[in-house]
Amino acid sequence: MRKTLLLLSLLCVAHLLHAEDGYDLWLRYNRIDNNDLLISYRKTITAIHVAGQSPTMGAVKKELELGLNGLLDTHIAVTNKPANNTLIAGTLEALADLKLEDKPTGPEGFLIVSKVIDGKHYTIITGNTAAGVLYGTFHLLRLLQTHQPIEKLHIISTPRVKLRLLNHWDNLNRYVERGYAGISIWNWHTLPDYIDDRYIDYARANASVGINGTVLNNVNANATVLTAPYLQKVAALANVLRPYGIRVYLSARFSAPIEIGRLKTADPLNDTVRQWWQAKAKEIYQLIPDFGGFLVKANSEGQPGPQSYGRNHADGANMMADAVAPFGGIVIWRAFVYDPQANDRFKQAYAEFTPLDGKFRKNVLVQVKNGPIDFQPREPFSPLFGAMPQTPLMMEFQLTQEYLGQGTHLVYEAPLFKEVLDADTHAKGPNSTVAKVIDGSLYEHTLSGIAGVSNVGNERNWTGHLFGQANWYALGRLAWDYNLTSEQIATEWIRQTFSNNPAVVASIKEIMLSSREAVVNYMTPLGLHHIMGNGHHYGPAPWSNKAPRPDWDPVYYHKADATGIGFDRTASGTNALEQYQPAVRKLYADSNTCSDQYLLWFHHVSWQHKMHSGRTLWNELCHKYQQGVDSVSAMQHRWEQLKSHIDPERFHQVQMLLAIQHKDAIWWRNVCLLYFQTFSKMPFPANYEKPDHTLEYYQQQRFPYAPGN
Ligand code: GCV
Repeated sequence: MRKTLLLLSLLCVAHLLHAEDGYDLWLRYNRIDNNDLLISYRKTITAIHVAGQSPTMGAVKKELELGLNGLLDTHIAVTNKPANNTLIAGTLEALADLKLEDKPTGPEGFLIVSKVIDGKHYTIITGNTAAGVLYGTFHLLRLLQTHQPIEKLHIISTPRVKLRLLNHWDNLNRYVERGYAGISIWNWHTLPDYIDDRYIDYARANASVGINGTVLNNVNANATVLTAPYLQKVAALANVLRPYGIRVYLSARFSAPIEIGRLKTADPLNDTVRQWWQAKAKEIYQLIPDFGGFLVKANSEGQPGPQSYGRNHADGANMMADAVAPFGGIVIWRAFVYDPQANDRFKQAYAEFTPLDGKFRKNVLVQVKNGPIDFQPREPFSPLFGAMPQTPLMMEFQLTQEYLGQGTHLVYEAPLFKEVLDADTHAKGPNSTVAKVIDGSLYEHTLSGIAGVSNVGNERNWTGHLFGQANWYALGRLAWDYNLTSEQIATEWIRQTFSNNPAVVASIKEIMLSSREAVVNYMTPLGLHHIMGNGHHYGPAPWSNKAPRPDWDPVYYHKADATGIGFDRTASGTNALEQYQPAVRKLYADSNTCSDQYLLWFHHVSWQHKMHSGRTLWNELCHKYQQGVDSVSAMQHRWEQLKSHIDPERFHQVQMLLAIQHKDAIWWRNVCLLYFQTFSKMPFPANYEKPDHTLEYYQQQRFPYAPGN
């Protein structure tokens, strides 16, 4: 009796230890809770055979055992002799005896096929490389986790984009710039000797969605990462990530030759400087033979760069590209530049970079943020996409929600990513989408890439807000295949993360799919942008006009005055529109036909301007802000109804954060409407909630320790 009690209490403790705290992300591998399916899966897969011994095949074997033992809640035998109903995983070469007719394509593609050979039923996962097998493995596990049939599989999949990267803005002291999920997961102090399990789980999570590279450190870079002791640490991480198909990259500080090399200059055309980078590259590749390359932020927001020596971005990028080229490395050079003197920050990146098209080395990609300003809730696509045909352009999205409610707001970003990728640049006629620029197909580039600024930190659930995980997930899935819809990706993620119950899936999906438009509406509707608090970027401060540079001030962007509101970027204003193709320009050029979404991005319009809804601009603004608040109420309501379907820990976390989001949405609405009313002088339309504080009250609020700044 006492033994039974002891066992029971141990089981309870074990259960408690495995409470749903979000750590397992979308790789929970809980027992399939549909009996018929469970029985059928157990019949289809009774054993695993993994061909090959490489570290990556080791990762395949480990994941299959972990996943299948958990999902099927049984012990799956690992066998050397495939019998009936064995799951076989191996490279095409290792499985040559099976004489498969279908072939996976490309170095990372995979084939999953159900096949009867000599009367035996097999499920086969193969790829041209072990990495392909690994991606196929995660795909198969996803099928089980999302309750899909697996008896008759025939799936061939290849990534559309070559480099699928996370960019960590992690500093060496573990502070994460714009990070809202704790400190950096990289513990530089204990590396290279201490390998945290988290590094491996991070690798698994990335591989499961096809992410194949990670830039470990902040683009506001510290040259110390390039010193010998730190390169040992980087090499240790590379060793952990390699079996999962992930290469490491480093953000390189342009002035490193001065700071750690004791040179007097970092001039990219200086021979000693060039030799310094060449030697540095050699040193790195000796330790990390598959090192990906450098990411560089230069001459932007105070970072050093080639312009300090009268050189241009191509001079800088090429000098570094030459250093890594002998080892197969690349340079990712960021186009995020803007000059306080310019009359419109929107135009700066295009102005600096388009003249350099064709001047970059073959192993350089130029990384462009999705919009022309800076990761706002909604931006038109950056005019650089489609404007540099001779240069591979890499997409930079931001997973960390710097301007989207940070770690406290639930915002599913896939619709934002899709909106940009699907946008038509018209660069080579209709259907020249941003996606086709990015995947290299429009201009036949072999290098292609998508990066997401990481939202990962050391918080137990990785991303602070549980739903931030969905953005990490979505980035990988879209980089693999941008034709997936936001809805498909959300469905997959929900099924793996929460439940396969159709009602639960439908409700959470509704919450997720409405969340992006909600944040646009309660923060920056109708094309408003960059009206948040200075520095921390949390919360509204449309009155701000005292930043160290004008293009950091909200007033620079909304330009509200007695006559109206919005930034005139047409020919009568800064003419930023000129940077787009005529067909795109035409979409936005006329304030009467420009879609409401972008109206104030491109036009300064009167408060009385007649909107498509028939309302005046002022009334529409009030309507949109209220709509944003109402959407968050609806999200809260939906979540409340899920209480009995979600484990208490995760339910409560999201519930509390949604309450903050609701408060914040009201705050945004009240502040913006009260402030803009000082110009419009128009009353709030009837039947709308009135602000509960004065503008002065809101202006006095301070957030000195807001995170991530
Ligand atoms: C890494 C914005 C952010 C900065 C960030 C910068 C960039 O300005 O506020 O924190 O710096 O973008 O992308 O380089």
